[in-house]
Amino acid sequence: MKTRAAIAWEAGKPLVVEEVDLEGPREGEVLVEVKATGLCHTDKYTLSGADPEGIFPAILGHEGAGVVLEVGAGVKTLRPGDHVIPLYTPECRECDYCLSQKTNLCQKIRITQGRGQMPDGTSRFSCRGKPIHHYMGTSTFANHTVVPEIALAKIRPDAPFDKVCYIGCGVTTGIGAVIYTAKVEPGSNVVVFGLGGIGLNVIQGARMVGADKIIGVDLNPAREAMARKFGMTHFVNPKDVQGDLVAHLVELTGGGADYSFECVGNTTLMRQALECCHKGWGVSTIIGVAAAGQEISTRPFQLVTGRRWIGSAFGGARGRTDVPKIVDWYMDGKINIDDLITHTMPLEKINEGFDLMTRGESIRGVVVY
Ligand code: NAD
Ligand code: AHE
Ligand code: ZN
Ligand code: ZN
Repeated sequence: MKTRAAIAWEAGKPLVVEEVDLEGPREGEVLVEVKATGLCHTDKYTLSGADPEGIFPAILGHEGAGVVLEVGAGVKTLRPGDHVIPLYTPECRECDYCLSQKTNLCQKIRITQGRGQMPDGTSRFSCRGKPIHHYMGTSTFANHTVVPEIALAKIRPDAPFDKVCYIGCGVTTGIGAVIYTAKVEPGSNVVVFGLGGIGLNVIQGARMVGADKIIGVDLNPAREAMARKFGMTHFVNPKDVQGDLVAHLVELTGGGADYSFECVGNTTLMRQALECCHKGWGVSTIIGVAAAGQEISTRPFQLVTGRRWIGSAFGGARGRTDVPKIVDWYMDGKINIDDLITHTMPLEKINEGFDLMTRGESIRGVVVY
C-alpha cells in the first residue's frame, strides 16, 4: 500500500514528508494505522546524527497510538480494529530477559530493531524503489506502519489517540522511572534535572507516590509554572545559583536527595545528579540519552559512601502489561497528560514541531494524522 511519512533522508537535515510504499505484515507482524504520534527528544537526537544506531534513510517516531488494520500469519493476540500503542521495548514473555522478571529490556528482536529492520532482517518501507529503514521498531512518523505483535500494547478503545500516544514513551518513561525503576517511597526528597517531556512526568510520578520535597532543576525559567502544577515544590535555575549547584541542592534537601533523576542527556548533569544524593542511600537514575562518545565520571568514593547510580529505559515498564494500565490511569483522571501536550500539528508541520522543542517552547508536540 501507499502511505504518507516524514522521511529522515540524512542526518542533520529536516524531515521530508512524502508518499512511501509499505508492504503488508508478514508472519508475527501487524499493520497499524497510526492516528497520532508525539515528538520525543530522542527522535531529535537520532536525526542529529549523534546516535550510533542512527541509520539513514529512516522513518523515525516512537510515541504513537493507532488501530490494527491487518494481522500477519500466526498473530494470536490482536485483530483488526484493536487500538494499540507501539512499543520500542517489546514484551515477548518468553526470552531470558522477560522470564528473569528483573528487567523490562526484552531482547527477542533487539538486534534487528537496532539495525532498522523487521525481525526477519528486511524492511517493509520503501520510497521510489529505495528501502527505508524502520526506527526503534515503531516508525510512527508514518501514517501506516508494520510492527511485530510482541511490540504492541492493546489498549481500551475509548482512549483518545492524540493524548495516549504520549504513553508510548514520555509518560511511561517518567512515571515508570519513579515507580518501577527507583521505587521512590512516600516522604522521599526528589531532585529532577530537566523539566521537559520526561522530567515533568517524573515530577508527576513523584507526587503520585507521595514524595515530600520535589525539586526541579532547569535552565528554562518558563518551565517553573508547569512543573509546579505537576507537583514540584522548589525550582532551581542553575543560572541563579551563586556557587556550587550540588552544595545548594544538598542544603535544600537537608543532606541530599533520596532520589534524583537526570532527564536531559547531559553528562555533567548526570554527575551533579549523583553527587546531590544523600550519603549512605541516595539513588540517582539516568534517563537522558547522551551522544556517542560521551562518558560519565565521578569519584568512586561517591559510590563507596552509599550512593547508587542506575539507569532506566522506558521507565522500567513491561509494555504489554503496564501500558494498558497507564492508559486506565489517564482515563480515570489519575494522571494529567492533556496539559503537557502543548502543540498539535499535521504531519506536514513536523519540522516546525521539532523547532518548537529546540526553542524550549513546547513540552510535547503531537502530530495528528
Ligand atoms: P525535552 O527537550 O523536552 O526536555 C529537556 C529539558 O532539559 C528542557 O526543559 C531543557 O530546558 C532542559 N535542559 C537542557 N539543558 C539543561 C541544563 N544544562 N540544565 C538544566 N536543564 C537543562 O526532552 P525530553 O523529551 O524530556 O527528553 C529528555 C531526555 O530523555 C533526552 O535525552 C531523551 O533522549 C531522553 N529519553 C530517554 C528515555 C529512556 O527511556 N531512557 C525515554 C525518553 C527520552
Ligand atoms: N541508540 C541510542 C540509545 C538510545 C536509548 O538509550 N534509548 C532508550 C529509549 S529513549 C526513548 O526516547 C532505550 O530504550 N534504550 C534501551 C535500548 O535497548 O535501546 C544510543 O545512544 O546508542
Ligand atoms: Zn522517547
Ligand atoms: Zn522478551
